[in-house]
Amino acid sequence: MAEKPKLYYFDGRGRMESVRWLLAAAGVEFEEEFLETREQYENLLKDGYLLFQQVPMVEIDGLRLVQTRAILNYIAAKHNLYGKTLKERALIDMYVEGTTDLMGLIRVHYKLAPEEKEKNLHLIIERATKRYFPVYEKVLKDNGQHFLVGNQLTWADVQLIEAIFMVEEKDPTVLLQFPSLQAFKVRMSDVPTIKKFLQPGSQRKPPPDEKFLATAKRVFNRK
Ligand SMILES: N[C@@H](CCC(=O)N[C@@H](CS)C(=O)NCC(=O)O)C(=O)O
Repeated sequence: MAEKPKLYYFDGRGRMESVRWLLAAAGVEFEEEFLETREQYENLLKDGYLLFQQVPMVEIDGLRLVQTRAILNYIAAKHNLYGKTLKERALIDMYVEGTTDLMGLIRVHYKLAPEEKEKNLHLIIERATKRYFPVYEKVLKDNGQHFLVGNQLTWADVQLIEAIFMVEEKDPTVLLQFPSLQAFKVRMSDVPTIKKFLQPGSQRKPPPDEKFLATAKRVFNRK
């Protein structure tokens, strides 16, 4: 039996969370090594494990993959979550980049100064409700199907449900004006692998906090 993928990152969401979501949705069990100390990071560097001296890094199928997008591409393609045709892939790529941009705004929120936080929160809600969610709402409504692309579960759906949960943590009312997205959320939350990942005790991580920031600073020797 193939070895489980092993994820190297902090014990927190950050850039690795979408990888966790995608593996979980694909029904793939994985192991994690959490970086806590500078020494752990230096050992990975010394062993040549981190191509660009950065994490996320994932050991999978004898590869040591870095660059989040490359990791996600590999997992999506391997587990048939990356469309059936070149055109479907292009759509998936566009939808995924949209949710990646939205999640990027949220990912930095916790570490901003209080006055910046207020502005950032406003921007997150504005971008979600005026730029990104209307697009996914329309796609779902227009294609009249359960999924964004090709009438089957893809990486684009997995990333959209992740993004919806992240935005809702900031504003629980954010889906009120998006009926198709509300129905999408209910359906996706009932996909057995996703349902399992949403249960307490799964490898899903909580929102980042001071401890997450302190660990990252310690590991990367930053002030
Ligand atoms: N383009 C890379 C960026 C990775 C990245 O910036 N990782 C951070 C942790 S989230 C890191 O390792 N920072 C240390 C550094 O850049 O020296 C990706 O998408 O994976």
